Amino acid sequence: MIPASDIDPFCTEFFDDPYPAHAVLRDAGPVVYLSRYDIHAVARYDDVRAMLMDWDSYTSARGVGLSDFAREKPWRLPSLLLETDPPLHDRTRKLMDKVLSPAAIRGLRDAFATAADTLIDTLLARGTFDAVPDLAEAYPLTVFPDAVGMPPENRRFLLPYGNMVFNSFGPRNSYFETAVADAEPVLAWVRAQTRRDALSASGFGAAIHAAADDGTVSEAEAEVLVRSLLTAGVDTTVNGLCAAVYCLARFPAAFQRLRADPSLARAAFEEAVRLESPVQTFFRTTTRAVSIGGETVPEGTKVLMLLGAANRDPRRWDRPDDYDIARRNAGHVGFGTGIHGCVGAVLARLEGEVVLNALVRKAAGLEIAGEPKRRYNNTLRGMASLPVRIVAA
Ligand code: OVV
Repeated sequence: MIPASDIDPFCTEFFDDPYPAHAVLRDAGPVVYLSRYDIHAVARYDDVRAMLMDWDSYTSARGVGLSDFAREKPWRLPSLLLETDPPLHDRTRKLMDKVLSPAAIRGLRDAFATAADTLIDTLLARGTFDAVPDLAEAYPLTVFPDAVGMPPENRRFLLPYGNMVFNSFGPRNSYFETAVADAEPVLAWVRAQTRRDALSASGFGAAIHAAADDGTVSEAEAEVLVRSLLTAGVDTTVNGLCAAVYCLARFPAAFQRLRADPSLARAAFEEAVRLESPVQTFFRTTTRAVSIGGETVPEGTKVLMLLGAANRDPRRWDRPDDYDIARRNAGHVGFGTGIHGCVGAVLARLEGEVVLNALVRKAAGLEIAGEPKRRYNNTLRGMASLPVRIVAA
């Protein structure tokens, strides 16, 4: 018997405090039927991980949101990475792996570190600032479009665009509708930014388009792959950086430990991704009858993977709700895993590392200086505002 629940994982009360509901869903069983949306959900670490690894039983090609592309027309042109299965997925992924390879990212390190130092210096001079717009948004909005090869104008447009796409993986609720209305004015701009002639000759964008010359992808496919970067590359790291600042502000002992040893910056960012899980959920669709913890789920079923619940599953983690920058957190699913595991994780980790490293080298402490305000999104967990104070070391 698969237990049923009327929990709504896409409503304000859930977003305000998802953790009690996560526990209910994990404890109910390996798989739970969510009556409100007629879907199934998986919240335990082992089961989420097993789903992520089994792309053959759990397709992404029917969409990784609530909408089933086999039954509803996709609301946007599907991603050639995210919303595909092998063999198409492997062709596009191989290209993106090359474009975002560790060697390519290594070449960005010095520029990213310098940008982080400059930003933290500016914030130290102010003392009190809003960590969302002034740090978590400001940093990726500079370094990422630079790395892609975008012109300097209008980069902020990437925020409403990403907010819309990440909302689109959930139900057609008011969060989605508002985000679509907010992004409508920037859609044509985003589309134009994916074209070869809009992008500088160096950068990830040019590297993707170069693959059109040797026939790896068509010119049209190259544009859709650049779109993936523009969609998934900003809001995710914004919320990752926001998570890290929020963790370090709430766990001052962790801040001081990091200050004593800034080489832990990378681990501190990783632990924030585990604990806050900026990307909370994705769906898969079953391609056959599957067994989840001994329960049978039929073919053609949408299954919600609660990555954030898996990352705090007490079956897997000691003191799961603690921000412990020394914990062995490899294996968390904040970046997913398997063939669809985050292709930009190397870049996200570099951004997180250099920002936290600059912060703890230059600041003696970090504290919350006002009421944090949550930002609601059907997929992303983050904030609209996080007032903080820092003082120079
Ligand atoms: C991981 C992710 C999120 C949103 C969009 C895409 C990927 C894409 O490939 O378009």
